[in-house]
Amino acid sequence: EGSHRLMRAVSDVEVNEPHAKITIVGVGQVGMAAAFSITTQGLASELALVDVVADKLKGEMMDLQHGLAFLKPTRIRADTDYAISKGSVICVVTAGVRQKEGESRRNLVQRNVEIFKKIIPQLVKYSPNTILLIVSNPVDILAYVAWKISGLPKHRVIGSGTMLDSSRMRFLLSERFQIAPQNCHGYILGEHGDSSVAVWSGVNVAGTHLKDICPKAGEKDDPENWEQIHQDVINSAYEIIRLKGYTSWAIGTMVASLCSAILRNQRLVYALSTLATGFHGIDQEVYLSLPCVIGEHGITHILNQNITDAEKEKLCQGANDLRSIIDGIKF
Ligand code: 6V0
Repeated sequence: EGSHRLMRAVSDVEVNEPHAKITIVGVGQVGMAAAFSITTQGLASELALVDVVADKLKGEMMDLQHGLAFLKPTRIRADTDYAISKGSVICVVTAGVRQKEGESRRNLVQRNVEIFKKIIPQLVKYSPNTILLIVSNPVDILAYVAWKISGLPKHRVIGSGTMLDSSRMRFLLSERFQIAPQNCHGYILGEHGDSSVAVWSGVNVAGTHLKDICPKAGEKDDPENWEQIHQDVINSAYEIIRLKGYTSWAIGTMVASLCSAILRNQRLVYALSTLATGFHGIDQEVYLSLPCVIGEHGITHILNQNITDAEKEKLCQGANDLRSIIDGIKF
């Protein structure tokens, strides 16, 4: 309205074709933390939000839109109809139930599978070339379910996995050493959460291996009890949920980092949930986290990390547990 008086069209091209478009499904605590992080970093040219609760969806969209004058240009749209997601480079799925106080992630499985049966086909219908980024829990199982339902190649269906566990570990290492988390390197692999595997053999600070200065790190008889960091990582979601009801900022920031890696083809290495069959002796068809190279095509490589036999054994045990849960799911 009135735009024809402001300016005159000199071409009849479609001006609102999406470019760096991201869709987020689920505008709860996690979805909105991710949306806020993506908009404040100016990562997307267009951000589409989808949820089943129309009023909340519209309210969240308006609230974000009203800050746009201070940010890099981003077109923000929201609808309960998946047509709004058309042409997305990335679809982030954060929809579904979350843990209540003391509840495990695995306990959410069947309820969230039912939700995924509705969401995933719609996303693929409108964005057949998309990368699916699964965040809802239990994330390893739901990423696998999304891969199966979507029919997309495995490199384009990614679970956020233990990227969050690893960044929690890096923060805790940074506190112990008083060195920035960017220089504290370590990977937690396997299943996101309770049965994750901390790769102590690879932990290093700017190239100095922790094992060289603390040979017992991660072992039961370690007098310095480095394993406590891993236990604190495992407990952190439970503790944050007890304290504030949900977790949001770290996972939101992390989703934005992943979107940046994909949109800008940054080829970063993160612990992400991917089809792990054939790695470290895993013979089951399961998704779990390994160190992955991520860029515009999704996950293109998995690192051959040199892990110990005990770490391999834990990974294989986790794979067996995950597979038995998958076998119990009603697709
Ligand atoms: P929340 O705040 O309850 O939001 C969930 C949202 O999903 C709500 O807005 C719902 O309306 C919406 N929703 C429900 N059903 C549908 C549907 N069929 N279609 C579209 N939207 C729907 O939960 P919160 O945002 O805290 O958590 C979301 C999910 O992320 C949960 O499964 C958490 O367990 C999981 N998390 C995963 C993490 C990870 O590291 N992978 C970290 C934190 C939370």
